[in-house]
Formats: sequence, structure tokens, C-alpha cells
Amino acid sequence: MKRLAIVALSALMSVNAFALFSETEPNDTRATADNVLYGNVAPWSDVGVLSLSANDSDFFKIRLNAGDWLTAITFPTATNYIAPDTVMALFDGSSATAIVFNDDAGTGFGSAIRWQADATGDYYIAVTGWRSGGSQSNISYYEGATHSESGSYILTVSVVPVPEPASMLALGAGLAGLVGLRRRNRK
Ligand SMILES: [Ca+2]
Ligand SMILES: [Ca+2]
Repeated sequence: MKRLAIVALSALMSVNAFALFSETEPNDTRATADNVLYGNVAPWSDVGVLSLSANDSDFFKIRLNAGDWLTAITFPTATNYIAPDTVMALFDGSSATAIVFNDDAGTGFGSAIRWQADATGDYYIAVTGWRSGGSQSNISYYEGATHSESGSYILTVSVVPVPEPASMLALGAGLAGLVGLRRRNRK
């Protein structure tokens, strides 16, 4: 059982990140996106304490493999999660139209997106401040943004791969072995 615990622990430790990331200005377009999350190998999860100022946007470049599940959530830190009021979208490298976008998720003014990649490639998470008018699904809402939101927000990003058949088989064999071991120990 001790060996099993070590195997389980090392499996957990192999999750790539759980590190803090930050932003380097300017990161307000796809071309100037921060690469801080780019080298991560799925599964990974990171959190950053970031900030918006008036007209500011924050772009982060990530790499997704087909089938990966991306989850990204912003938490505004001021006034019971309503300031700054964020809007978040996911873009590929060239389209002006967001793959997914969100303004308010839940009761606060934070945003959340979840998406399963249908193709391997580079993607961009864009966060900006809310303004009235404009299309939240268009790149122009984020690049060259005009808004008056400012303050700190927390961004958590995680990417989980779809398990490969081989690793599912290995997991199944391991579980079957564990059941066998417990049966033997009981006798
Ligand atoms: Ca920025
Ligand atoms: Ca919002």
C-alpha cells in the first residue's frame, strides 16, 4: 500500500504547475500576449493576480492539443467580486471572432469560460474591462479596448487532457491489481 501511495503522489506531482504567474505590459494584443503559460504541458493549472487599468486588456498565449479541456475564471477582488468588471474571451491565432466569451458568470462580475479544443494549436485568453456597446465576441472589444474598469483580479487557468486509451488501460490494470491485493490481504 505504501508503494501505491507513492505512485499516487508522484502522479499528482506530475501536474505541471500550480504556480503563480504575472503579466508583463504591454500584453494588450495577440501579438504582445504574455507567454507565461505557453510552455505548460497538460494537465496544468495556474493562477495569477493581475490588474486592469482604464482601456487595458490582458492577453495570454496558451497551447492546446485537440481534446484538451480549458477552464478559465476571473475573480474581481474588490467590492464583493464586482470590480473590476471583467469580460473574457478565447481566440485562435487569426480569427476576429471569439471561440467562446463571457461577461458575468454567477452573481459577481467575474467571467468564466470552458471549452474543449477541437484542434491542436495556439490560443489566446483575452481579459478586458466591461463597457456598454461593442461586440464582446469580436477582437476589437479586447484589442484597442475603451473602458473605465480598474483594479486587481485573479485569473485561474487549467487545462486537462482527455485520457489516452493506453493510460486508461494502465489505470484499469492498476485498479484491478489493487482489488486483487486487497482480496489477498483479507484472507
Ligand atoms: Ca495589459
Ligand atoms: Ca463581467
